[in-house]
Amino acid sequence: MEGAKIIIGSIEKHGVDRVFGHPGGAVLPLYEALRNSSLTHVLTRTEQGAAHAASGYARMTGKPGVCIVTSGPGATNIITGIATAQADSVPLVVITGQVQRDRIGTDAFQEADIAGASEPFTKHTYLVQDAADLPRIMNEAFHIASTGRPGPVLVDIPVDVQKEDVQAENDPSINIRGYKPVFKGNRKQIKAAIAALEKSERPLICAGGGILCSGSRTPLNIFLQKTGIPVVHTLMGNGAVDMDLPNVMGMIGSHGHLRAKQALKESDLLIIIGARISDRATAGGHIFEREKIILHIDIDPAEVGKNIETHIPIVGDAGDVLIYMLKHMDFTKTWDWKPSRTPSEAVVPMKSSPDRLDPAVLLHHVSEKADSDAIFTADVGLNQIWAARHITMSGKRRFLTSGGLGTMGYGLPSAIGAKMAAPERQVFAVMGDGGIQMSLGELGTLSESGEKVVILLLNNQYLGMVRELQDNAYGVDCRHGVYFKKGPDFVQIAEAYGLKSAHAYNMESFGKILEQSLCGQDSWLIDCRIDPKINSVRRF
Ligand SMILES: Cc1ncc(C[n+]2csc(CCOP(=O)(O)OP(=O)(O)O)c2C)c(N)n1
Repeated sequence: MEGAKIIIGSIEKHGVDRVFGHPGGAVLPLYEALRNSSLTHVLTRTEQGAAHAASGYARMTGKPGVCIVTSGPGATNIITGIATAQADSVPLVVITGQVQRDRIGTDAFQEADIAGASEPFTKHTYLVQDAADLPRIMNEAFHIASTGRPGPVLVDIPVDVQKEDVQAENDPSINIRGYKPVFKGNRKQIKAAIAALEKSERPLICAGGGILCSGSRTPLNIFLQKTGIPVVHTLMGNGAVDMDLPNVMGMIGSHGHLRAKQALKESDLLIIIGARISDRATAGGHIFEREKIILHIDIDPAEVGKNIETHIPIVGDAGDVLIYMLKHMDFTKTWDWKPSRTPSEAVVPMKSSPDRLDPAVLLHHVSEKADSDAIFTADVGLNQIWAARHITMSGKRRFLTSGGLGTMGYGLPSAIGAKMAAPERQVFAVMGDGGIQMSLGELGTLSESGEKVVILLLNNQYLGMVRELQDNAYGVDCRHGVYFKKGPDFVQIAEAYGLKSAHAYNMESFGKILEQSLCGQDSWLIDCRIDPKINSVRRF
């Protein structure tokens, strides 16, 4: 069978129904095989967009997102998307075309050592030298991407390998030396964790993005209900906890909630589940270092105890560990303690200026109007922080953002991928005017797809987050390189791409446009004119 057909057949066999890509000469055989397959191809406008869209798709389906791009510049363009997925543990299988084998290393036209270049940003990379290896390599790529801690795997395939006709074993079994991820948490360690928890007076749970990628939101929320243990979450763990529960304390870390930080300070035992506790999570005080017993549950042994000292490490799947704890704990004791000082932190200011929108007020309004299982993506910057703080993650809502790498331009394409994975759910993309300009072409992908996404463009004419950092570091007179003196008319741009669009200057007009946008099947871009002075976190 031809190499290209083996590759496409493998993608079909793994239950993925679409690939996101941008072709070129080095993937012509693959695209010919794709044309004759059951797979849908989504032509994104950039390679980075393909990776982000595949990421949104993967986060909503739990299956690896697949992208196909050409060699050289196509491949180097996708590196940021790969690194973004790696930082947030998103499973991707990225297929890159490569120049033919006898030209590798000759600086051939559109040659780039993508396996080498992407190696630090992937879980694994392959350069395929023989088409007969393709069935095994493709099986391994899907396996590695989706097991253990999920992540991106890159498969670089020379164009002549794609054309090669081989007799290859159809579905070889997987046996990768040195790669045996642990799923089941060590029972002795879990029992030790239960014993420590039962002794503690003020335990606290910290939920990370691992809860969402392992699909263990349900056992976590049952556990929280049964025990009453207060819970905080990281930025990536936003949506892991049902905000309707009384024991939810909010988000920790930079831009987190004061109540969450206070709970962290006062707890005597901390159970971290599916979070790597990065510097973003520990920012805003040395609260992790205060005396307390720390339990860390994570599928990746390298993360357990990496950033903070851990007393009871448990390597395993969050769901497996939580279900075991649910079965073996004595629920006669509950722990519904509250932090002694709960700093007042009004979320919505009472007044907002008449001709400019306040993002907090706006996002609260969206929260009230959105379905209980709506998907929100956020880009990076102030818009991301506002979205994380002001959109209520009740019900089965999901929040997708680039938390680890903080990649601007993620919000729009990931929303497109998420919508394709869950067409029955409402999808909102919260974007800044800087970030949307990094992914404008994806408005075309959205328009062409016929899928509906409502883009909430929080337009403050600034690279707002950097403006805030400059203000804090050097003073407001020292702003530099952060103002869009000549911002485009995004409404005209969206309309040119065939989308519905309108400007909103105040809550009255916003409310009306939002209502309109929620009816019917059309995608919308709402250009919300935000007060440019508003910072990430405001205490009232
Ligand atoms: C690809 C990329 N380049 C640069 C940055 C640095 N950066 C972080 S936030 C930010 C400003 C974002 O501005 P905008 O999209 O307008 O959103 P706002 O902060 O105003 O909501 C920048 C430039 C980044 N995170 N990603």
